[in-house]
Amino acid sequence: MEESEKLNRIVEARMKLKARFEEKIKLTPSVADNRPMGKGTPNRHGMPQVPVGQVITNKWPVLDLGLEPDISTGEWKLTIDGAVEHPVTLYWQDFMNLPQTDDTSDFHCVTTWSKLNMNWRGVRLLDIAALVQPKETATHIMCYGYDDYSTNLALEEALKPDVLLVHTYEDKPLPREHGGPVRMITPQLYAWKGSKWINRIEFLTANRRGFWEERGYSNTAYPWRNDRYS
Ligand SMILES: Nc1nc2c(c(=O)[nH]1)N[C@H]1C(S)=C(S)[C@@H](COP(=O)(O)O)O[C@H]1N2
Ligand SMILES: [Mo]
Repeated sequence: MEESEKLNRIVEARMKLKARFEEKIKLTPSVADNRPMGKGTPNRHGMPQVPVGQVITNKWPVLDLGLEPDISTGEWKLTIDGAVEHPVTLYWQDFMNLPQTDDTSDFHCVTTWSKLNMNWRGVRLLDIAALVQPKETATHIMCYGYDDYSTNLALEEALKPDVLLVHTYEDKPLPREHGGPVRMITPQLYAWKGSKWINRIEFLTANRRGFWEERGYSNTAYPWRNDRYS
């Protein structure tokens, strides 16, 4: 199958799920109410095990746009630019020399699965921000992957301490199919906000929609508010 054909099918399936959810949310407005979000680690204090509409999985499904870039640590680089004082391109060793953080957090995919208690090691986006120094006008970031994926998030969400650029999962290098060598994770938001095979973070002075957001996914994406589409 051609790449574009594959991508069309993936997008089509996601749009069908979106339509089904929108119907359901209309019928049960209470689940779309503002409710407190989880915080801390694991990100579900005082909350049910998983947000509304989610089912726990022990497996770790793979979701992508139909291609899985094969990037060695030697080839990998991460450019951080846009509304920052000190734009930089980090290579593997630069990245590994930054402060490293271990964390356990949950992973909620908008396609209704959640995986709990995942053990990660990586670099906080907060530590990257300290390096590049966002300008006062920066409000959002856009993250890009080697597969031309993109996703936007608010700076205040991106700077939460559990938002990591991870290279290690359960003490092993992050597998290629899950976005290795480096991907972002966003435990307080649906997982599409975390770009796999990440290669660029652009600081923005105004919000802009990424790949799925342009197709109707939420700009904010709070799982504890059933905030899937907008
Ligand atoms: N670069 C890139 N990042 C991506 C995606 C993608 O297709 N490309 N899919 C997103 C979606 S919808 C989810 S749920 C998670 C899936 O991560 P996983 O395949 O490791 O489970 O990655 C997110 N990040
Ligand atoms: Mo997803």
